[in-house]
Amino acid sequence: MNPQWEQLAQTDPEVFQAILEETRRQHGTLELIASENFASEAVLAAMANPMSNKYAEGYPGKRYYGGCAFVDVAENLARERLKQLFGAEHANVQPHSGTQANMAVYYAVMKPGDTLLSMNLSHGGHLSHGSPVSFAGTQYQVVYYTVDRETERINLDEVRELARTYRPRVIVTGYSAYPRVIPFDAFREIADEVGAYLVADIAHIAGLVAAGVHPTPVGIAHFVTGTTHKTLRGPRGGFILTSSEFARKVDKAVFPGIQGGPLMHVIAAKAVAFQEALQLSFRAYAEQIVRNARALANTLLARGLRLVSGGTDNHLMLVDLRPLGLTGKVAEAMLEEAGITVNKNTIPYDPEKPTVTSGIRIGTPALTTRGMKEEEMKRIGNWIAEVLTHPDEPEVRREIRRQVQELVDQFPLYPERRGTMEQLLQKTE
Ligand code: DSN
Repeated sequence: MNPQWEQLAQTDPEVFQAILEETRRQHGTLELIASENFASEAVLAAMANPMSNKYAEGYPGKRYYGGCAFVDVAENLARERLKQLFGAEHANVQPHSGTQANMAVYYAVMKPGDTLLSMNLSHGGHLSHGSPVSFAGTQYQVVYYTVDRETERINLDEVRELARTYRPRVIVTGYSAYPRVIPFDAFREIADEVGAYLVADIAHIAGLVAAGVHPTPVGIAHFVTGTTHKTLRGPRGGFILTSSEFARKVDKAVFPGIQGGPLMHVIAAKAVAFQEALQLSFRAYAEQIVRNARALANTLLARGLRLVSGGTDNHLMLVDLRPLGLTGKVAEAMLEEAGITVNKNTIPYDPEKPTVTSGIRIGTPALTTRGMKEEEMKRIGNWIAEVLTHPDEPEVRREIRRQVQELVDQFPLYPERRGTMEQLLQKTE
């Protein structure tokens, strides 16, 4: 029996119960949120440890606190493995999230009032790329590029034209809801022409890039930012990659620039995840994510659904619900009733508000971690289409919920953890 769980069950049964219910929910539903994944037991174990107690402001060998010898080991391992994974000259593993990673890079090279050129949020960008409701939108002059109305792919002519007109200090590429390959080279050409820094935010596709399944921006963009918990399948957190030239600037921007003490327990878990991603099996995993996305997209298309840009090259797709007369908000709720978790998402030129939206975003990283393949994706695609084309028939959702349960039980998630926790719960009842 795990002593940590035993103590938690006794000390705080309410929190213990909530963790158990969340673990059961993750096992019992089909997780298709494109930004989520299931970290390994090794990664989860590395996060729950006394390194959480340690203050370690600064960097390995140059800390502002004593007693950092062992957290230095963890951070050095994380940095070296991350550099190896992406072939980068310098890595910073301290950002608490992807937004913090972006904030640090902007802080390193921009002054308030400087111009930032990025993708419109509703076309696939991210809040931290300059949304008016984010720090980036209030600190910087933001100019947005879009996707082409017809092809729904990045409009490079527009990016070039806007760059020439506004002479931005920073151009951001890399997205949260863009299903196609990103042409990093073309962005760098534009950045060079106008003397801008190029930031590639690979939060979503980091695992695909690490595995060589998507072209890399490392060595092309001046700064690469990302998260560790999406396709990279690690603990929740961020990172920055850059060349030796900008190493000091980036490190100073993260600490003391925008963060205080690093989360050393999370950095230990990042090191574990990077080691996992360096294995050959991770490449096979990333390839399967993309094959699964293609199988799911083809099933949805065959059922007559409209996908933004007509399909996917990566781990995600966007369904345009307007032809079905549904909103993203309604579709998300209906699918949840059927045991299928997705998120409502704006689509390019969306007439609806971000709290309603005309689309849903669907991604395959989490179900691929559970071992599901093309055959399961076809079943799931048909279930999604059934739910969306029978919105007034709750019995369709009930029947699919039953079939979802049968499917997930064939691909158990965290079985030992759940078993242990259930036994402990019985003891405390
Ligand atoms: N919230 C993340 C996503 O779902 O894409 C991005 O930060």
